Amino acid sequence: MANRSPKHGVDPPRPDTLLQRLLAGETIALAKSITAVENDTDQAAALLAGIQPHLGRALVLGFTGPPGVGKSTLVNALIVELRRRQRSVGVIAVDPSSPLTGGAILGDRIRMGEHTGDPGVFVRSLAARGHLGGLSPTAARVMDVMDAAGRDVVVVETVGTGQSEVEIAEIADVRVVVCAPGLGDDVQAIKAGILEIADILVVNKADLPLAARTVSQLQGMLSLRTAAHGTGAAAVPVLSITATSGLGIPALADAVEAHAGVALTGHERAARALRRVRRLLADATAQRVRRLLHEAGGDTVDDLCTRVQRGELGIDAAAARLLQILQSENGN
Ligand SMILES: Nc1nc2c(ncn2[C@@H]2O[C@H](COP(=O)(O)OP(=O)(O)O)[C@@H](O)[C@H]2O)c(=O)[nH]1
Ligand SMILES: [Mg+2]
Repeated sequence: MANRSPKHGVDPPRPDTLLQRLLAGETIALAKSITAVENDTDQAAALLAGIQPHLGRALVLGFTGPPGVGKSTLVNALIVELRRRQRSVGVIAVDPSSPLTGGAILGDRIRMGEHTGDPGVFVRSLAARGHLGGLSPTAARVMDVMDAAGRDVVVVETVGTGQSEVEIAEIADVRVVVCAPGLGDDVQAIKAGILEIADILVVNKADLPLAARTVSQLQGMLSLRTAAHGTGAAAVPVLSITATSGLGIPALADAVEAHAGVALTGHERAARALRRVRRLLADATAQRVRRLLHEAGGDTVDDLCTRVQRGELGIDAAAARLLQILQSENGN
């Protein structure tokens, strides 16, 4: 993971388009580009097209786990360590907390913290609009913009809903699953599904009782998994960390970098870049179909719905038929 932060204090030639300024790593251009992407402007479409050939260099780190286990605190502490290692960082907090629920979100925590005024840390909070705590399509795009801006590491924090875990697994290079001591009978809270996606498991709040027991419970679950999947499965480290004091944070940074070294060979990077485009394409296509469907309305679509509702037509067959209808309407 080479440091490719723009050099501050050096005077580069001033490029003038937003895309050029973004690619040069200008912080203001990064902020403007993200706003454009969030608002889905015409400028954003051109920008997203322009950055495609420059993607896939940032290391994307995904943090997930139940609310309250200390993900934000952990990310904040890890950023301190990454800065110590000269990495520039982009942070995306996808947080369903709203002013109504009163939860402190990662962005606030970091803005209040020691990174204020450090151009090597750029934080953006995104609402998990309609995605139940999962990643919004916007998050994936913002991630790409940070990547294009030359951030060495892009950190994403999501709340542990089933959906966000699946999505983070698709996008992140290194997936960190965070839990807290005292799982006890509650082990199913982090059972199979979430273990499947973890590259690194963190037991945070190691200052509390039962942390050591939770670590060994998790190691036990992992060895069952290894037994079931054979030795092909990579070893998943279980780290005991106290995020509030920073104890164990350098070990987490080491584990992340070790995993990144294994995961990101040249071939894997190329495959990942294509997976990102595939995901963007799926999102854009779904959006387009929804829009066309609302615009189309009309008798044919109503007929189709009626037939499905009466049990005359299966939903998959109806979907196939709908695509034909939309295509012919759109073509005319
Ligand atoms: N005792 C202890 N508390 C912690 C630790 N890390 C975080 N917390 C506390 O746990 C609470 C939730 O932390 P937060 O980072 O917001 O959790 P998140 O919802 O997973 O992002 C806060 O009150 C933190 O101060 C830790 O290592 N030990
Ligand atoms: Mg949080």
